[in-house]
Amino acid sequence: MKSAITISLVAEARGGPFVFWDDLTTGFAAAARHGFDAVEIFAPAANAVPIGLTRQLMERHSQKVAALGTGAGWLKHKLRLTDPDPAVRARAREFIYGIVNLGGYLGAPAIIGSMQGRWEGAVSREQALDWLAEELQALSERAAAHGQVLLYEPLNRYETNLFNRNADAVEFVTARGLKHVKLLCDLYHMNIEEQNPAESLRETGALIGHVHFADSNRRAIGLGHTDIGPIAAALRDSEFAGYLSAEILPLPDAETAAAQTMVSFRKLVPAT
Ligand code: LER
Ligand code: MN
Repeated sequence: MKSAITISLVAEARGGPFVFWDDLTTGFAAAARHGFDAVEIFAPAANAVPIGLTRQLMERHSQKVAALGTGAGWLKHKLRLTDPDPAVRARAREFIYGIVNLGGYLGAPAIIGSMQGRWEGAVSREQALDWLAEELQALSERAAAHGQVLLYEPLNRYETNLFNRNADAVEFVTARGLKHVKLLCDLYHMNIEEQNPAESLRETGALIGHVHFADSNRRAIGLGHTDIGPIAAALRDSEFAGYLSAEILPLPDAETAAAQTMVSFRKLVPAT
């Protein structure tokens, strides 16, 4: 398993669960200084991430890009893949295509979290799930053309009513034949929704594509009450070789959150 830490370039996300902010140059340097393998970037749009500079920073600091968030499409523009308005769904898809293509250049998968939306009003659950499946199919085919998967993230009940638990999302992804979609398992959402987070990860098995490494209170692992031992054992037994990525609040401050994450990560994955 590999380590990653978040950098947000989205002013509107201030107060959200991201450790480093506003600037890729300082964010990459900080990630490297703390010993991370990779950064996860939350950008306002695909064209806000300069490919040349990002590749230079990756090279200079021996960092990979673990994943790219797409949630700014919702946060900034109120776009979502299950919106009743077909024009909004089309703009949501275009926004995400841009980030999937950026991921092609940077060797990173895109994340569908907040952009999944929710079913409500005139949109039935069945209709929303049909739209979601259709969009995940198209977007994940584009990802596959770049040699990437697409990461679908179940969120807690306060953020979506589509899928809150891994098992339900696994069933959906499997039943709809979404071969290039894997799950992003966020330990913060799982702490709210799963009866037994470690068991849930074991059941998700080979479909675990990425992990948001957050404690129960969305602080660094070790600063809340999540029992990480059984979770790490489940990930190991599932032969998960992807990223444990700190999508966490920068509390008490970014430096301490990053340092604490690395201390916790090293207990699970000793330095070689
Ligand atoms: C995104 O990764 C996520 O976890 C959501 O809660 C949106 O912040
Ligand atoms: Mn998350």
